[in-house]
Amino acid sequence: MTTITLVQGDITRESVDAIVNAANSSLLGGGGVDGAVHRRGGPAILAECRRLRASHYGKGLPTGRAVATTAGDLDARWVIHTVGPVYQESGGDPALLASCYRESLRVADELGARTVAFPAISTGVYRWPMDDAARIAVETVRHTPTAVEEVRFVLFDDRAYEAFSRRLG
Ligand code: AR6
Repeated sequence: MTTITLVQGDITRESVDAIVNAANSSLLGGGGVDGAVHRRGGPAILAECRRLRASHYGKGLPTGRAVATTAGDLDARWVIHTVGPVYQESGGDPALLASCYRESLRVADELGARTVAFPAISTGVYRWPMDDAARIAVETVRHTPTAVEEVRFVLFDDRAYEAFSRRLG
């Protein structure tokens, strides 16, 4: 059984086996969670992202996929980078957003991660409506078979925290 927990705060302060990054397909960093992960995690993460690009993802990591790197200076063993869908481009189809959570858990299982922290993927720059994103996130985690023991949603502000709380019941 996977326990789902909620905390409000900065995901880069969490102590877990794996921190999920809301990346973009370039894997070269950006704002929001991505910016914070690279800032606090240090240059080792970007160096590994560059190597992954060169070896596997020359055209970018596709939306809905996930890939792991070192966590650098973060208090975690791995960062799992996933690329959320842009709301407008996806037409609100939940499939790719659900895929981010599923694929991240699959990568976590491959790594042997038992505790995984997720941000509210796609709800910032990519503008997915928070309530809908919370529904997709919670339902997908509940229905994905995994050896991960704790999925911790780390929500940045009150609005996100409340949306996920309502969904978790
Ligand atoms: N800890 C936890 N949550 C955070 C943090 C943090 N440190 N910072 C922001 N959030 P976003 P996206 C929340 O924009 O929508 C980047 O430029 C934020 O309030 O980080 O998937 C990438 O490079 C929001 O609720 O990710 C991509 O280009 C949620 O995390 C693009 O943004 C996600 O916001 C990805 O956009």
